[in-house]
Amino acid sequence: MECTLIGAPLQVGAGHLGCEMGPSALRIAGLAAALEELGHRVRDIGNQGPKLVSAIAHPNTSVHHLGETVAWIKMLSTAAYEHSNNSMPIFLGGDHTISAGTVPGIARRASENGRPLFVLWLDAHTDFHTLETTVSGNLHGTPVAYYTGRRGFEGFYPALKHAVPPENLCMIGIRSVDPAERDALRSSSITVHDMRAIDEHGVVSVTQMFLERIRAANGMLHVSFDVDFLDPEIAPAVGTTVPGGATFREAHLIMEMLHDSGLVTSLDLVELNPFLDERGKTARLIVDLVASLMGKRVMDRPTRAA
Ligand code: Z70
Ligand code: MN
Ligand code: MN
Ligand code: MN
Repeated sequence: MECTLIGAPLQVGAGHLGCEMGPSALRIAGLAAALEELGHRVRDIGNQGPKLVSAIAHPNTSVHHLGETVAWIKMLSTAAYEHSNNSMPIFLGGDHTISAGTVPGIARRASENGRPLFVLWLDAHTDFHTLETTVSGNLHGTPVAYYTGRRGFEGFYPALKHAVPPENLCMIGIRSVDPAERDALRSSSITVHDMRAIDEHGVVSVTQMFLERIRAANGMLHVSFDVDFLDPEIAPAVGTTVPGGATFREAHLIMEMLHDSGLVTSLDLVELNPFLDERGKTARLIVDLVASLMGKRVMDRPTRAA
């Protein structure tokens, strides 16, 4: 497969600075070499960024860096569309705000291919705030609300031409939800598997259920991987640590299942804050997980029966 690495060093959407160094850390941890070792062709187009940024104020005065964010999501939406033709784009964040650009760009590609787009959201958080409900004003808490077409972005963000239907979205790893997000999720058809669901049913069952649906619909799958999906013990390089995250083995197992499904067409790697890492431990773990997603396995196994 041809993989295109796209650096997206946006950091102002998070509460802590440092995600700007995410793409560098992933490169230094050997992302390209790990993919090449698995037989993939890798094209790294370097770090991208918007050329023109103008300040935008919002009535919700906690919202910050709105102008910068809008410029980034416009740029990333175009990049996601352009690099998803005959290649698998891998977006190196940057904070999770980048998904407000990458997902709509991939959704446009899916629509052109005549296939529905599904999104797997691996995260401690649901990122389901609108510009009106966010309390922290950190826009990395908003991308899901935007790309599923919720109201509350009008006049600020680019109008969505290809929203992802909420029923095509599955979240796994959730363990930190604000009251306004919980209210909105109650009346949405997004599938949310919190950590309790993982404890009760295991990652295999929740992942398999979603993959079957995508296969039945001949869908494309975008995976959005927030580093805080993982337990902070194994992945300390995140701004706000939330205990009780996915284990090393759960995370690798999901990645291996995603690989075996053959359904993944694009990937975000977000919220890695190398300033908070311990000797590159988190960056290296993310590279290993991407390798599992892209075909690395311990032993050969029979391919899945059709
Ligand atoms: C909270 C907020 C958040 C990280 C997303 C948290 C948002 N819901 N934090 N990812 N690390 O501020 O809106
Ligand atoms: Mn945060
Ligand atoms: Mn997130
Ligand atoms: Mn998160």
